[in-house]
Amino acid sequence: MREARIGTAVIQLVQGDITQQDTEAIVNAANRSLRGGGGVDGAIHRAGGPQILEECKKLGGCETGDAKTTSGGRLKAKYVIHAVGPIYRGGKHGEAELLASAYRRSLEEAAAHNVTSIAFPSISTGAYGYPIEEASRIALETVMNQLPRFPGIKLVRFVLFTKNDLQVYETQLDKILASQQR
Ligand code: AR6
Repeated sequence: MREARIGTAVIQLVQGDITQQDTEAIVNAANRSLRGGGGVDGAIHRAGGPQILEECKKLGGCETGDAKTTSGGRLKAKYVIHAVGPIYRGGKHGEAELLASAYRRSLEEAAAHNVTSIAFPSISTGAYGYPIEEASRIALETVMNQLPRFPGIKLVRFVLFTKNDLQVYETQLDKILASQQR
């Protein structure tokens, strides 16, 4: 586990399963239909039960780069924030901006629901094919830059599924912190 303090908040990097987190909100790496899927999305709907899908059906889908909120169903988390990252198509189709937007919109949704702690998966780096070195930099920089806007959010935890993914995030965090000290 790795931690960094950003103002009054803490960023944590852990290896684990997003569905098991005890943060008030967890973020889903969803698709525009909000009707479920594989990966994180499948795991969240399985663990949280059918109530989440019932709520999703009323939301009318979600644009890429946007995020919408449901309850957490049977999960420990009170809320699931369904964020839609971009499908990676080489990097010249606005992917970086859309990925940053998915993180930013998730934080806005969390703040709108008075959430103090939130867990993110590595959005877009599974089925959507975003190279994790670049995606992890965008994820961390966006959260670190946006956190001052949301003083109520005290904990942001990135939950990485594999040891390798955790190591990539750790390396990126170290690089960002080192560049800020210069
Ligand atoms: N906890 C944490 N991380 C996980 C878990 C888990 N339980 N399961 C997988 N990961 P993906 P995407 C990691 O494919 O790339 C879905 O079908 C995984 O190893 O879940 O944004 C949706 O419905 C990877 O590093 O999301 C969409 O159609 C990361 O989570 C599409 O996939 C994201 O992988 C979204 O693709």
